[in-house]
Amino acid sequence: MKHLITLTEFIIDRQVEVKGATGELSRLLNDIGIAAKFVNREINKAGLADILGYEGTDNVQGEAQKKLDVYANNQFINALRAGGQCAAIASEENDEIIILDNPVSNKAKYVVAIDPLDGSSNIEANVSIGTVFSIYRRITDNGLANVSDLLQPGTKIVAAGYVIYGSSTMLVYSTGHGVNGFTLDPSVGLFILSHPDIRYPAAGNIYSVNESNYIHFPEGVKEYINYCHVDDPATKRPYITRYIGSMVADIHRNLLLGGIFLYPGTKKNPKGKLRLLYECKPIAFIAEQAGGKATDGKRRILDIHPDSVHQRSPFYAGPSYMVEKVETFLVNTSET
Ligand code: P6P
Repeated sequence: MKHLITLTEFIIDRQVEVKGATGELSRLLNDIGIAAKFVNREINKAGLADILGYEGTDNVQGEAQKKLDVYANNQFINALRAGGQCAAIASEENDEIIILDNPVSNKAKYVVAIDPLDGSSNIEANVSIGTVFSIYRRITDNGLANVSDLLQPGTKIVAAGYVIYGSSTMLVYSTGHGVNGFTLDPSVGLFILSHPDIRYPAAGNIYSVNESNYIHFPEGVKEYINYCHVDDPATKRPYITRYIGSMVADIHRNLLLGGIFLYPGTKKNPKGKLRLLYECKPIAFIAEQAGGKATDGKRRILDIHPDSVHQRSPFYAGPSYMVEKVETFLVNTSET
C-alpha cells in the first residue's frame, strides 16, 4: 500500500526548506488545517443545520454576512488565537485587523491575512466555496502587532494557500517551494497528500470571466475575450469558457486543467471586486509557485504594496503565456 503522507507530516518534513524555521510556521499551518476541518464539517451539513441564511449583519464591504461566513471567521480566529503562533489577523469579515493581545500571541512571529469563506453567495446552491489564507513574518518587534505587519507586498509572503470545500475538500498551499494539494479523508479527519507538486499544464485553453460585465470591461479586455472566441485550432481556440463565480473553485480548476482567471476593473468599479490583500495576493503566490503569473493587468500582484486592508484590484491569474497575452491587449491603455 502506498505510504500516505498527512498534512502534518508533510509540513514537518518540509520545515527545513523554510529559512530560519523553528516550528512556529509548521504549527501555524497546522492550526489553519484544524480550523478548515471544522468549517468543512459545517459546510457539509449546511443544508441540514440551521446554519444557512443570513446572520443579519453586514461585513465591511456592506455585503450581508451569511451564518457560515461568521462561523468560518470565528473558527479561523479561534484556531489562530489558541495556536499562539499568530500576532494579528486581517479578515474580510472584520473592518479592522484583529490584534491577538495575549502574552503568547504578542511574541508570535507571524500574521495572517484571510478570506475565511470566499464565494459564500453560492452556499445555498451547494456550489464549491473556499478559504484563502496568507502568512507574513511581522515587521514590528515584540508587543502588539499593527496594520503595518499586514500591509506588506506579496513578495514578503512566507506561506499561502486555499481550502476548497467541493466534491472533496482540499487544502492547497505553498511555502515558496512549489504547490502541494491535500485531500481531506473525513472518515479519519486527516488531510492526505493527493496532488504533489502542482504545476499549470503547459497548454491551457480555459478562460474564466463573468462575461455579463463585457460591455463595462476595458477595451483591451474585450479584445482579449474576442481573441478567446476566434476559431484557431493551432492555438486551441476557441477557448472553453468556465465560470463558477466562486474564485477558489475557478482558480483550482484552472490550476489543474490549465486556464486563466480574469476579474477586470469596469467603468463603475475600476479596481474590480477582488481584494488585494487576502484574495489576490495569496492566489498570486500560488499561481507563481505553480509556474504561472498573476497581475493587475500591468503590475505583478506580488509587487503591489497594499495601502489598506480591504483595497481591491483587477486580477488576472493563470499560465504565464495566457496572462501575458491579456497584457498585450492592455499595454497601450490606462484601464485594466
Ligand atoms: P461576480 C464571490 O462573491 C467572489 O468574491 C469570488 O469568489 C468570485 O470570483 C467573484 O466574487 C464573483 O463575482 O461579480 O462574477 O459574481
